[in-house]
Amino acid sequence: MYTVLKVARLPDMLSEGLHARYEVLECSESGSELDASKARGIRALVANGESRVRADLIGRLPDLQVIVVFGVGYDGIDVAAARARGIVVTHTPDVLTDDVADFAITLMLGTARRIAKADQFVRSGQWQQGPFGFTRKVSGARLGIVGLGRIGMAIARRAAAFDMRISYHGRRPLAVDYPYYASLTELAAAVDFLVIAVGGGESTRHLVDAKVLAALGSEGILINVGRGSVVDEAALASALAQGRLLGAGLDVFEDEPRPHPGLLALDNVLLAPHMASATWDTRRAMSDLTLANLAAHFSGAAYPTPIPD
Ligand code: NAP
Ligand code: 8YV
Repeated sequence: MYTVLKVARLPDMLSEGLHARYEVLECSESGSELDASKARGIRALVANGESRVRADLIGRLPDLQVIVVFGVGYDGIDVAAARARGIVVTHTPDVLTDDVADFAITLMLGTARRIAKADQFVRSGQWQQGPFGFTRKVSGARLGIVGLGRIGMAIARRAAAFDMRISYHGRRPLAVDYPYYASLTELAAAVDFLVIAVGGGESTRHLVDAKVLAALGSEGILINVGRGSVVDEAALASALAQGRLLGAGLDVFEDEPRPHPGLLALDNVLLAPHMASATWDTRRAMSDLTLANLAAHFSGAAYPTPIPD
């Protein structure tokens, strides 16, 4: 029986699948509790989209051949360190795209229409004192998408059904009909809603900073389903608190599971616990794909979904 190392919390359906097929060891992301004799023989490591798999941990595993990520984002994996040892990295693209795009739209509607506040308003009996205030219209509004990849495109398709006027920012223009902005600040200034659908890592760190938030402005709404690291959360909390931004809907945070404390007190931000892909159907599909990548490794077949070169 092959030995795999689990360094992340995984859904029971995946953990059970791993235990049925492999000898499963568990350790923290630092791997400090793993003694050298146990580390020997570990050929596969299973992580998730939030995992930090650093060169240190990779260095402790002399026989490691594959890192299998339960998630599409792999910004927490030291891919350079893995590749330097010829270790393959796989992930779970596509199967979660619909859910994450659905959730971006959920956050956009929920934030603009102040749905969490409205729910509280009814429950607390405030409705008996008078009607709820007006909210912001979504249909027909201008939407800027940061990262027009699989998820970004799926968000655009959904937003088109709301007659939204779509434009986007990325590293390069794509063969699509939507207007392209090479400058994120210029995109932010031109839209009502800015939706982040890029991954994390150094190239996107604090892409959305105080300047971009200022450009989005006091009528603007920021949605983030990409990675928390993309947004300067302290600058965001300050803009929201001072009314320099209308609202924000966030599924991801810089230091999960601890959102910036300034956000917690605000009622113009809708907070979600990194749950965009967390439906039964999608988590099943992600689990199956994770197991399929592992199975391919141990049988010598082609990996279904290795990360791109
Ligand atoms: P994808 O198809 O690779 O799309 C990423 C897009 O971002 C691509 O269009 C890419 O364009 C663009 N991009 C990359 N680096 C950029 C940069 N520095 N500046 C501007 N644009 C950049 O990936 P996906 O499947 O759509 O997933 C996107 C991300 O969503 C994941 O990496 C993950 O972090 C996040 N996610 C979150 C959840 C959640 O639960 N909230 C769930 C799934 C995924 P080029 O590379 O062509 O330049
Ligand atoms: C998951 C994600 O929350 O796919 C990603 O990149 O962030 C999410 O789908 C995660 O991978 C499961 O922990």
